[in-house]
Amino acid sequence: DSRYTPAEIEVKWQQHWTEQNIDKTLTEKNQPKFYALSMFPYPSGNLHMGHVRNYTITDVIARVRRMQGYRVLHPMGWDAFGLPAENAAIDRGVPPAKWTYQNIAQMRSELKRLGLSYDWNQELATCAPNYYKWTQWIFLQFLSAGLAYQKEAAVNWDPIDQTVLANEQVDSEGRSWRSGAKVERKLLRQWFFKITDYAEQLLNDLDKLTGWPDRVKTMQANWIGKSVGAYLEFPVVGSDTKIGVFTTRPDTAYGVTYVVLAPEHPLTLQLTTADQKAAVEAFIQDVSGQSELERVAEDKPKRGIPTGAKAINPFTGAEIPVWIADYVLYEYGTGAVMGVPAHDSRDFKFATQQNLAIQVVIVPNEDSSTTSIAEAYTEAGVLVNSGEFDGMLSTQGKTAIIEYAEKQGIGKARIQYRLRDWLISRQRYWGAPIPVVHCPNCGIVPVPAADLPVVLPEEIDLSGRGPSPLAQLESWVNVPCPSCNTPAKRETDTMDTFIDSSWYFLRFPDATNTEKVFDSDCTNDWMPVDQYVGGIEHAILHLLYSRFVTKVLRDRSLLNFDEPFQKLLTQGMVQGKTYLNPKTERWIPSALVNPNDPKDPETGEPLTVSYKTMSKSKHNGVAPQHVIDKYGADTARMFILFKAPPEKDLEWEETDVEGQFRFLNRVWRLVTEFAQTGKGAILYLRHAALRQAQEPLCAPTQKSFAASSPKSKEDKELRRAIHTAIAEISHDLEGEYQFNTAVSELMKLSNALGDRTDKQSSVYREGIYTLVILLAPFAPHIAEELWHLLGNTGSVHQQTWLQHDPEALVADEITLVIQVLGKTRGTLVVPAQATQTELEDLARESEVAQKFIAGKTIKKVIVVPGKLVNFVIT
Ligand code: ANZ
Ligand code: ZN
Repeated sequence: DSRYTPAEIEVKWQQHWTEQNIDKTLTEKNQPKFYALSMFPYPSGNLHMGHVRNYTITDVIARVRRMQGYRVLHPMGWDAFGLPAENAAIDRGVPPAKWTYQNIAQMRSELKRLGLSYDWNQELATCAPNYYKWTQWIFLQFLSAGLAYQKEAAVNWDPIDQTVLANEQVDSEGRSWRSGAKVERKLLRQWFFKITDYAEQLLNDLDKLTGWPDRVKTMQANWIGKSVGAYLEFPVVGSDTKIGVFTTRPDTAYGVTYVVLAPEHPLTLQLTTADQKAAVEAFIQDVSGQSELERVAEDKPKRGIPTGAKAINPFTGAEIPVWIADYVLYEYGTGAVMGVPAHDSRDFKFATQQNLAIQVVIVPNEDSSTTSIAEAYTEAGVLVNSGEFDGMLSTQGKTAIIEYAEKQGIGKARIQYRLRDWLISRQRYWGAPIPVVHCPNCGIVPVPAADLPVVLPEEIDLSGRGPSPLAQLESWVNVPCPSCNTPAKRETDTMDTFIDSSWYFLRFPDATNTEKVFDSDCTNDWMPVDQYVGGIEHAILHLLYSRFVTKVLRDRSLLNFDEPFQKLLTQGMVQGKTYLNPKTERWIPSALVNPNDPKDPETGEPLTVSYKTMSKSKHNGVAPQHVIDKYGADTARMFILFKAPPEKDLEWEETDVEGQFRFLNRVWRLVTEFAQTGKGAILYLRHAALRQAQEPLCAPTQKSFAASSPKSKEDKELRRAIHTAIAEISHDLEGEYQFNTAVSELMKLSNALGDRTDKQSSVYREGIYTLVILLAPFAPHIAEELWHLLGNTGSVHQQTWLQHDPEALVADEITLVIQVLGKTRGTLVVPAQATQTELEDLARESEVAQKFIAGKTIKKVIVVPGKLVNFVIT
């Protein structure tokens, strides 16, 4: 029986490959290296389709590169610290470690069932002591480089998860990336990494990332947010205090009519006069409840209050009021702003509202009148009312005023970034403990490297949702100071799990090292990652942190490269069909709906059908295991690759899955029929004999079947189809990955083979072999089975990728378009080598042309070789 039975052959080959260790990373340095990496998953329980898509894409790339002669590193691991494990413990009483490792076991077996060519020898989990030992070690590197520090700061507090969050973990609506809770502001002492020290490099080096989508680079550049301008100082009347501001418009300095402090600014209370004190305090109290986003929202009225203090505009000498307002953020620039209502829209609104003076200092051109304006003039122009700078263009005014300020000692040029330091401490249990001790004598003392890891205690009480579980475990907290031996206390915060994932790719090349974080030679050899594949949701978070950590470790002489990820592919979402009852706004599970007549099973109301990212809440997920059980992993892979280009969203459509299953069945029939008859059978017998004789057949594929010489016209055409497939698919797997067109090329080749009646020619044999080899990266199991059915020993995955023969691509005949007066009237098949005059003659004599030109005067004939002939007649 030669039916295609994926369930049988897939498991068989998976076991065989594991036994043979064929995906083991090769270390011979004479081969070029290729590091293929998918973003490692959080072990949440089961794989979902998004995972399957991500890993299939990377797997195809890894398999092709291996066949192309690269030594490939294609590892897999687990981003295994984080809150869900802790919540599972709280909700169900399962210890976080147990929950996590169970999930890892489950997901690992699901990954294995997909036939992904990972080198499992390099597997790692960030929650394993031999991993987080090195996460802690890296923390200490940051500490000794002065790049890790503690400070009291207004931080994002997630009231649901009971922990602080980094700015990168709060979305544009002020919600937590994980819990979705509205984030609150709290003043707390926290640990930070000084990512701002690397702002300029992180921005500039984006230019080196030629293999990244522009969209991701733009998002990072905006997040870093570089502004060029000046720092200017405004002396406070009757005191030595000066208010420093950051401005991008020093050219408007003569138009400053007031100064505004952020409510949290330390000068606020210091400067407030007695009669304003009560009002100012009430205002500060009021503002503290608002998120940063609410405060800067464009459409919202700006609120503020005078402090009662006055300052001097050092350019005009005028006395101007000092205010506080909610639209000034303490965390940006100096936390103070010079108010220029004539040229800044926010200031204009605020000044109009509060009756503050408006002074025009820039006009569109020299002839403009300057008296009053109805809205802020924010464009460039010519300086007026600006003393010695009058008449200057505002662009020149910027530099001139900065120079002047420097001379007067009242300011200087300044570059400001929006990026803030990375808040890395979390008040949760399931993470890497920050490896320091707080000593009453010595202050912050790093745990000596020899004492790492600081192990997470297992007997922990997670029953309540209170803050800092580790802080409650006295036996763990109280330790002698490593430096002076006085009783001291451990740090009880753990690290943001984004630290774990900001260096895992550096560990993979040397994942089992127990002596070092990694061997630098080994990691330098494999890095950078040649192809990274993952979700766009990490455009800022993970990808920015990883770039930062890489640069710091480079500066600690551990690495010799600047950027970790050479090429980045952000794969699109997998969407499922969803049924919405628009009246009740409920999502109806597809199992309850007749797809031909979608109605609410309860109310009979018509449903709206659309495609949405698969999710539990929309009941539109398809379980990978379900698809594998029904069609096999190869079909699932083929469908995912064929249905949409990798960056685009993919609509899950069962009928298209069936289409791919049918295609694999067709390939199966083509190859098995060939293997059982004529030439195929001879080959099969010969190789079977070799196999019997235990003689390894390692002949390169090229020799075993290539160089066929076509004798007939049909054979010539088939050979062209074969080599077109090789050329096109090879092209689709370089640079821009186009798996969807590659799969359709495979289909074209199988059609060309199916159409051929003479199945005994050497060309046909070449075609069958080519089909199996080209199919291997996409559908690895069926390709392996067919390879062996053809009588080969060894693995198809260890064959050499094919090179196309350019000569085979040359067509004998081409189709010529016949036009009359520029209008297409038909086509004509002509010899590809025909000269210009031959083409003209053939066209003229053709039936198509004769119908239109007979009896007419031909004024002109236009010949475009290889394409068309156009007759101009009267
Ligand atoms: C005076 C001025 C005049 C300004 C003008 C703009 C236009 P970016 O591009 O985001 O860097 N600013 C400075 N610090 C601030 C803070 N902590 N909170 C709120 N606003 C702040 O914007 C820089 C500009 O934003 C600065 O330039 C300052 O207003 C304001 F016609 O200074 B400008
Ligand atoms: Zn001490």
